[in-house]
Amino acid sequence: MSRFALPIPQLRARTGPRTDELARVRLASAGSARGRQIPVRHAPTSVASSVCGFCSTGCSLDVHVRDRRPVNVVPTDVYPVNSGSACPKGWEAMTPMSSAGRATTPLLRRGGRLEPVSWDVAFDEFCSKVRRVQADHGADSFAFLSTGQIVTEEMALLGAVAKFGLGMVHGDGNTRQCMATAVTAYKECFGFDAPPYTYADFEESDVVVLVGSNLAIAHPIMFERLQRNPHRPEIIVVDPRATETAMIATRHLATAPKSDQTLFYGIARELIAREAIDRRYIAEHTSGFEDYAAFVADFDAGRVCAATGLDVESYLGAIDAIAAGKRVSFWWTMGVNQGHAATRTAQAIIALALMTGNIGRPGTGANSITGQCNAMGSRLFSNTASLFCGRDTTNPEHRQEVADIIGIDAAAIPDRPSWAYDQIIEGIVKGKIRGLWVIATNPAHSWINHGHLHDVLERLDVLVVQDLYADTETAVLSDLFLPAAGWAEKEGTFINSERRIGRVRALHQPPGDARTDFEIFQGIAEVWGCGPMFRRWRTPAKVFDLLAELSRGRPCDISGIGGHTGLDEVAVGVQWPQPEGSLDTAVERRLFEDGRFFTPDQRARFVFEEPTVAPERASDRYPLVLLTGRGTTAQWHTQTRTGRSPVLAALGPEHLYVDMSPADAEARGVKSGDTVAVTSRRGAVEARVFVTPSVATGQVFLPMHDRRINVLTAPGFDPYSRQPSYKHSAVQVAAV
Ligand SMILES: Nc1nc2c(c(=O)[nH]1)N[C@H]1C(S)=C(S)[C@@H](COP(=O)(O)OP(=O)(O)OC[C@H]3O[C@@H](n4cnc5c(=O)[nH]c(N)nc54)[C@H](O)[C@@H]3O)O[C@H]1N2
Ligand SMILES: Nc1nc2c(c(=O)[nH]1)N[C@H]1C(S)=C(S)[C@@H](COP(=O)(O)OP(=O)(O)OC[C@H]3O[C@@H](n4cnc5c(=O)[nH]c(N)nc54)[C@H](O)[C@@H]3O)O[C@H]1N2
Ligand code: SF4
Ligand SMILES: [Mo]
Repeated sequence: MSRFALPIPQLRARTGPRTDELARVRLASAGSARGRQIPVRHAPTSVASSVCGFCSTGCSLDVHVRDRRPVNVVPTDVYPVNSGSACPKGWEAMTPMSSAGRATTPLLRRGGRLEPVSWDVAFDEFCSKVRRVQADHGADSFAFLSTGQIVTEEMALLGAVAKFGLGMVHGDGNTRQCMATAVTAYKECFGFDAPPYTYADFEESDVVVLVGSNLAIAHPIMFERLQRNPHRPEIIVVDPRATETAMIATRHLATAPKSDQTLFYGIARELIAREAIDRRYIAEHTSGFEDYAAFVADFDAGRVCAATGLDVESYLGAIDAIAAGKRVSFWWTMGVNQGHAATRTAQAIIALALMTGNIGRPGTGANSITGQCNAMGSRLFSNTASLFCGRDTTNPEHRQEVADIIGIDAAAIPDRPSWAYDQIIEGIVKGKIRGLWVIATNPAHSWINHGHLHDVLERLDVLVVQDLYADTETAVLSDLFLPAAGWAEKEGTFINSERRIGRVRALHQPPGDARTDFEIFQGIAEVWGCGPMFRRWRTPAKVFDLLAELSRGRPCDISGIGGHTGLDEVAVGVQWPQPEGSLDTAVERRLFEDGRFFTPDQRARFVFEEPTVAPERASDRYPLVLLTGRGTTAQWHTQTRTGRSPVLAALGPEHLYVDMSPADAEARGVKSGDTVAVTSRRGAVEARVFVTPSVATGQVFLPMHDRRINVLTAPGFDPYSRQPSYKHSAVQVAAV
């Protein structure tokens, strides 16, 4: 089987015939025939573009390939997302291809040690281990945890093979840590998981409200687009910290952590009181407004300012700005999604857009920004939390539809929903989950309260990890390790935050015996004996075609794209929905331009609830609130990929720093550079202090990239989305 669905010679040679093909160089060194021109052979350089494999912005990168090796990466100049820009991670995207330390062979734990084995042995071991656990403890005792970082086609194949082929019931993704809240909020309000915007909205708004989103660090190219907005917009940043993003704000609302829900109810009340709302839009396109208005009436300025810590003037000033806006866009990310009341908070943002009619027009929207390169792909096409394309696995008609389209028996499709990530972990504790297969995620670093998780993973009978690297915090605990190909080593698509589907290409041979995740899933299916179920899933291109069929008539319809070939031809990506027959890539697609939503009555809903307090509050012993998040544009999550680039390492801090306010530092007698212990009810971490007014007194901030951070975090979850609340834990900081 070839690793390359696309043979290298077929790469788009954009540069045409190169003069360096037979470059003539002058040998200038003494002793050589002076001035003689000799021909030097270089292989032709071809250039192919591929959507970046880090964040959800979805920039396109041009990979220059010579002698079947990538030699350079530069941002694509003609791609509508990034127009020739990239952040440091994009410029360093070649690191995983060239860095030492990539896993090159499957590993099996024997006598306590991981030892190299062949793929035949690895597949046999995988299947016999899963079968043994399932035979002893039931089909649902072996679960999987997947990712927003593999191509859509691989996600789809995994969801199909694991659930329809191997009979697994419980499978979730790291997108639970990230996007689950937005998914739940949109579904309840719009009837479908449907972020409505296009990036041009950053440039077309006259008021931009960013909530819990540090765009400058986490989505630098979106931030660049916001800075290109020619309308001199009001930029309102709602974040407890004075972030890099807040530096360009016209108004920074430094709210108390987790007070956003109250804030937005208060803003709604004021807008209604001032009649700064769109009554016609509300009447024609929404339901439940009267109840909403009655509910928010209690949130007067006194109550809001007490909860948020804002002074009345800045609070009312922000409302003036929103009320005066003609094109107001609301954007949110993890400051909202990761909270104990995250879903209702996101819905309070959606409510503001609805009641002011700021949706479905240029420069507007209630816009959740996704995180990982393919978080959007996982939301609709991974077959984990929902059945393909937003279908419901408990609905027999939906199961039959899917079975008919992919040509299998509907009985093979589980009729119960999967447990969420935290329920799978809880299932391990209770002995119900005995085996776990982890693909392209590193929970032993990233999961909340992971000190506990390490003990939990130890209880498993079998842990299988599939990753680029065998030395991640999770991989070193595995019983079986499967080495995977990474970005630009495989074919497929990613879907970015604005729903743009872009191509990812195989431009580099993965090291050693590493295989694409696609090949690994296929290999498992063959050895398991369910290969014949997936004959139509032979290549990533064929899987894309199947997904297009599955999407036909659904809100995320992609049947009109023309498959991988169509995407290759348009070369600028296509935003969903793209039903048959209307392909026009010049158009930036927004949802809800006609005011019709995906609910049964086509009206958007107002959903609300009384705010609740965070489960872990500051106390005498732990008087500070710990916020966590992205620390630098130059590092990605658990740093397995970016940590190996000397360039990126040089762009970030060398040590772990805890940001602390001058008053808190003074009270503890510490100054910048001092070593301190940050302690929570669950553990302690040593860090250096960075004294900065960017954090409020009573709060501290730690970047998530250090492997120790989640020893500290308090396990709280939103009850509807089950997303972890990474951004509110009580800690103490003391000099050591
Ligand atoms: N460089 C880099 N970029 C990345 C990533 C990376 O690892 N590195 N990861 C990607 C992924 S997967 C994701 S999900 C995104 C995340 O992107 P963001 O959500 O923008 O990043 P975070 O830093 O996690 O959180 C954003 C902000 O939330 C604030 N915050 C904390 N608590 C609250 C609160 O209660 N209310 C409000 N309003 N704000 C609060 C924090 O102070 C922080 O500044 O970034 C993506 N981009
Ligand atoms: N304290 C705190 N914790 C957090 C957060 C926070 O804000 N604060 N944010 C949370 C969020 S939003 C997220 S998204 C998670 C991210 O958490 P993780 O998903 O655990 O982090 P990554 O480092 O991105 O892990 C991805 C893994 O996949 C591997 N990989 C990359 N490409 C491929 C591939 O093509 N195939 C295979 N098989 N493997 C591949 C990488 O080597 C890496 O080990 O962290 C969460 N944790
Ligand atoms: S902004 Fe995101 S998509 Fe663009 S180059 Fe950086 S990491 Fe890649
Ligand atoms: Mo994320």
